[in-house]
Amino acid sequence: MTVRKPVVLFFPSYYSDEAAPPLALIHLAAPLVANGHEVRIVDSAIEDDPEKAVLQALNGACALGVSMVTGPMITQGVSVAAAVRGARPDLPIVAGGWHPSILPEQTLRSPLFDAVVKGQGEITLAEIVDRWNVGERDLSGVTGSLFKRRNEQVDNGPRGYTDINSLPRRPFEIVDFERYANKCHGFRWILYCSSHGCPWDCSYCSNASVYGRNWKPLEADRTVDEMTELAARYALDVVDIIDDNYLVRRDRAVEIAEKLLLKGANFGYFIQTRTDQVDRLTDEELRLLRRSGLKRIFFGIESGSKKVLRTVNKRLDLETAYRTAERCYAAGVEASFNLIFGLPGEEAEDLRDTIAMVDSIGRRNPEAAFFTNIFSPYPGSPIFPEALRLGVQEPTSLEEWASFHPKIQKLPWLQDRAHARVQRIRDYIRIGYSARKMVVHRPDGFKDWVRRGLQRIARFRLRHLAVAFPIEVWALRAWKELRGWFGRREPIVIN
Ligand code: B12
Ligand code: SF4
Repeated sequence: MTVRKPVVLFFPSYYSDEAAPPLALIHLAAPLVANGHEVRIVDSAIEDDPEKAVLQALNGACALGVSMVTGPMITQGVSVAAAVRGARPDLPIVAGGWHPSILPEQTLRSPLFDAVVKGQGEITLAEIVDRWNVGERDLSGVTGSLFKRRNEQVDNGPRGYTDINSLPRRPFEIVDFERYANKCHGFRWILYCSSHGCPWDCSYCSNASVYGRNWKPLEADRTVDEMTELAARYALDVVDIIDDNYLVRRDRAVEIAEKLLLKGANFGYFIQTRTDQVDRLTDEELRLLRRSGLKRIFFGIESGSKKVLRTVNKRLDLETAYRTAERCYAAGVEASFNLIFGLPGEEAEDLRDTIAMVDSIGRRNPEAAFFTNIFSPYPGSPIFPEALRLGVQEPTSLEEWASFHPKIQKLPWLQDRAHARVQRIRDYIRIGYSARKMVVHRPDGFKDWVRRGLQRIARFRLRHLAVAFPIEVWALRAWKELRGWFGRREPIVIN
């Protein structure tokens, strides 16, 4: 009988205190666990010394897998893989996740990786591990993977989509949930995936490069069973459904809501979707979703400029967004809107349109929150070639991609004063429209009074586009820094 050795999966640091169990790795573990492997997950989000934790976990293991998204996660993905190479030169290492999927050949050029998995990893990784477990290093025929044979890369071709309904249950129990809850000061939440893909084709979005322009759901019954089972097991406050577009099939969302109610579910859930998808729901259906636990919807609205929305193929009209903001407020569902500044072609008047839209939504829905980003042209998105044409420098190695992040690199068309101005606008939107984190600090008493005062000032400034000399932003930063020195943290609550 074959001895099934342990497999170690590593999730590098993403520099955030909003830790949740690494969903991609839990998915990957499903077939491995079903085949009899022990899967040891090391997640930087909860480890003090991730490198040491990986090296320890590797005791007796037959493989290491590293997950990476384009940007800073690569830094630690690479450094830990290098440490493992040094300590265990015999151990095969595979890279997977969004970045390796989009740029597999370049990722595999790194001497640190023996193989790369493209796209969905469950079955491909299980087949790789079958070979590595018995000392076989040749991965010929494992579709969905590339590997090194001597110094050459061998591409086994695409695997195609695997229906998530056909995969074994996701073994959340292989991570220690309480360590995540502790890290989040007692807030109990998990990420959960109930569908893959999105049929739209916004030009800045890289989703189609991995999941295609389709939408593939998990059956409603299984979704309800899994969510209620997980919520009961971990006494969850929230299940954060990370699907790109949860409401593609309205009847399924309604069926899930009805079944959650029948099961007496008493946890909240968050979804991501488009405003036009909510617009198709009747008021009664929206209220039903709310009653079933739907607490918050994240919308990608991106810009208030019709021109910019057209340029990025958003296919969204602002009237629908306004209506949705109002209806969410009436139904008691929190609405969070994502904005992207610095999209190609955005001019001063487009910025003004975006701020006017924020103001308009804020008036219709006083609870609306906004998250802002500066555009980052991710590889795999339809807009990427255009961004290169406009002067964005494409990194040429896996390591260089680590700095490809809006916080680090600046767009050629948004430099110096223009960049600083957008940053100030973002600061005021954060203050004025409390861009809530997943895990929220909710001030009360005097602090809430101050918050509301600052909110008014920020909204006034935005309305008049008077963002020069941002004294409140400086004061808040200084205050935060001061608190940091004294090691003060506020308790975290979910609202
Ligand atoms: C949740 C999430 C996160 C969370 C994950 C937290 C956690 N505990 O799991 C965190 C906070 C880390 C995160 C951060 C960021 N994210 Co994010 N995130 C997502 C999101 C919404 C879901 C990811 C997920 O779990 N999906 C479900 C799992 C099952 O699917 P999966 O991730 O595709 O994993 C499968 C395969 O990729 C593969 N796989 C994954 N890892 C590995 C590893 C190995 C070894 C193998 C073999 C296979 C493999 O197999 C998995 C199972 O099939 C996706 C969008 C999406 N719909 O997927 C964006 C997404 C991955 N994020 C993205 C981005 C851009 C970011 C940020 C850069 C955002 C930012 N501006 O700061 C940061 C990067 C962090 C950093 N500082 O470096 C982009 C990635 C684009 C790209 N080219 O890489 C996505 C696609 C969103 C988007 N459309 O733009 N993110
Ligand atoms: S941005 Fe949202 S709506 Fe547009 S393609 Fe991506 S997931 Fe779909």
